[in-house]
Amino acid sequence: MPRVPAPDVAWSGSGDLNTAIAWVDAAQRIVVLTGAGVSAESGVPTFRDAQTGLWAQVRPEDMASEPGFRADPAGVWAWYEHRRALLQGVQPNAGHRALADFARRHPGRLTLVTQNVDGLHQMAGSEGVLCLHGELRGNRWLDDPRGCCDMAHAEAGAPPRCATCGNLVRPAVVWFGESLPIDILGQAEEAVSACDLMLVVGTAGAVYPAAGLAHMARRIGARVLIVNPAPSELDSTAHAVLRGPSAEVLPLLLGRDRPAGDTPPAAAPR
Ligand code: BV8
Repeated sequence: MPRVPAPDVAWSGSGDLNTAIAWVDAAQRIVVLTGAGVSAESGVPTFRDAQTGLWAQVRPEDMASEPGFRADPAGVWAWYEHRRALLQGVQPNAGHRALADFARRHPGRLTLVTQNVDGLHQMAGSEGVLCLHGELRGNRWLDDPRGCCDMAHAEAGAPPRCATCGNLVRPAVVWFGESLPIDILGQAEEAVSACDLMLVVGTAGAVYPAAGLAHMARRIGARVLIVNPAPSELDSTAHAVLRGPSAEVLPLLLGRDRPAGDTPPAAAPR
């Protein structure tokens, strides 16, 4: 007797949506890794989807790297200001809310790790989000700030700079070729090493070391379940894939609690 109306999501791997729900019920510790796709239904463009992908318009090396910024500070700054403007008025979707609600109902059972810099998980109420790639709305100095770097003025369309030494302000995101925040990455790896289920939601799985967390989960014996309407580079690492949009699938996957008194099935094999 299906517990939830199975949406028209294709299931590749053993079982079906109800099997995935049983995996969630059985998991004691869940790590969720999200990418740009989880924000797609909020209207935030993804990076690699051909039609709307941000990278379709620019080369990552040019726009999301320190050399690219040093070569064209105004051009890169304008691209980030454009992305910040796109976030005005954007709200979390049902997928973001399902993750936040589940964590609230099951304290300590779910660790949320995101590649996203849009802040929508936090806006949906998720706490302790491990932001691997920083936050789009934040800024920091390009070079280590000196005593003079306490004020910045900007010409229109250009990044603010220190009026004394010319140090530039840059977005507080992790660019290609830059190391991820070691403490955040360490917390994510620690959570993965102890999890028995990893949900990989809305990511092409092309960017490392973030994508490596899914391989790590598989290696340590956790179940790996992908939620994505299209194939990703991590599909071969997954035990199963739910082919569907996360704003539809996550509420079904996470929105229900075990009926009262229902003893959870045995934890996932490690
Ligand atoms: C580093 C912040 C050490 C900036 C970003 C190992 C192997 C190969 C390469 C490397 C490696 N280790 C390091 C590298 C190099 C590089 C890398 O990974 N290159 C790749 C491209 C080959 N990595 C790095 O440089 C990292 N640093 O490792 O430091 C070091 C130091 C020096 C030299 C070398 C190494 C830093 C990477 C961080 C880069 N910063 N973002 C900004 O945002 O402007 S990455 C950027 O891509 C975003 O954070 C984004 O989240 C991320 C990943 O993309 P996705 O989230 O997957 O988004 P995408 O559009 O690609 O896919 C969307 C998916 O959603 C699709 O699958 C689609 O089907 C799906 N979808 C669509 N709609 C929905 C949906 N899913 C669900 N529901 C829907 N409705």
